[in-house]
Amino acid sequence: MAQQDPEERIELTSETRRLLEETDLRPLWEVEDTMGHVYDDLEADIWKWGDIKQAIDHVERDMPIEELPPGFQRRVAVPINTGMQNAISNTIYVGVQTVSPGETAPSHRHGANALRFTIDGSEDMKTVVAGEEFPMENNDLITTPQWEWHDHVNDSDETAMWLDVLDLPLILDSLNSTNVFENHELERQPVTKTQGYWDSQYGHARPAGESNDGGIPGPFEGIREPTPPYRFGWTEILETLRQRAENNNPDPYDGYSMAYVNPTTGQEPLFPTMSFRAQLLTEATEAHFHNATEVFFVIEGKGTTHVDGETLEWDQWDIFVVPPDKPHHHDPENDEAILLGMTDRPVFEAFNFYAESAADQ
Ligand code: 1HN
Repeated sequence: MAQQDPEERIELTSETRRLLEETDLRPLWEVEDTMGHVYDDLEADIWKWGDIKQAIDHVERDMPIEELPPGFQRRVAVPINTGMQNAISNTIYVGVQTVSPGETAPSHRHGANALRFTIDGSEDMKTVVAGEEFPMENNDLITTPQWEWHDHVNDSDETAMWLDVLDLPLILDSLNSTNVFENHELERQPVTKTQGYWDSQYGHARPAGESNDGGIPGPFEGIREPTPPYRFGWTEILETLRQRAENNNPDPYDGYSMAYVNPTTGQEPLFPTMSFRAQLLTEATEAHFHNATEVFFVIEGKGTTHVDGETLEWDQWDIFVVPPDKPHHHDPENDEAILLGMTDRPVFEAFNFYAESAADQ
């Protein structure tokens, strides 16, 4: 995104500023110009939904999307880890975005991979990706692969909110590269595909004689098959978790853990840089550690995660981070909890650097 002149810094009320500071949150439009640093000694930390919600409500009240500068037109509160200036980790970025009724977050595209996990949505809240409108219903996960146009259109009468996840710090900080970025000439990109198009092309029947990538355009080339724009509906994911739990033993470290696969290959990782799992926890897991970073979002339930002597107590919609090499295990409070687990493990695996080991509790 473009550099922002600090002289033209956008004013929030002092109460909103205080709330953001007290809760270790920053608005996205002030975050990006401080990227470019890698931090060691990352700490385990948690952001409670009550604090996030209060802060994003204030930011929503103060700041219509249309008043944000071009290139920063996303209203997002970004969890900032202690010692860092711009993200929760050195590789994975998360933020909570809101779009008010009638608002549009205008169309743009960039080099970073992104996805949305819907916290409060509806069928009239749409993220438009690569020409198709994807309804954002609660707990749906929708990909925005790199270099695809995307805008978010709220045609419902309630504020919509969701978790954004991007590999931005990996690109900007760890690789010290740039998030190649372009605004669309229109606020809303033309809808050129029928609803369900992208989903329909990656099932058990596929376009005959075409390459596997569905003709996804873009200037980026790599060794991995790109993931298409895709919506993973929650009903289906939940059913796979339930069936898994009915018929199998849990993984000792991750509980009943289902990966969101790249629909092109049917395998992890979803993105070359990040992998995602829905994890159903029905009992305490065993402790382990690994060199990958993990970020968690609590889909349902409550519990604790113990990280190297620290106790993180979580409830629905809290966000927490487990830094590299810290022994950790989860302990759901009641019969079950469901976490969205996010990891940069594919980056390590691409270079044969991934390592993990069991740990003492
Ligand atoms: C972005 O494009 C979105 O499209 C959200 O909703 C958050 C954070 C950094 C850079 C680009 C979006 C982002 C972002």
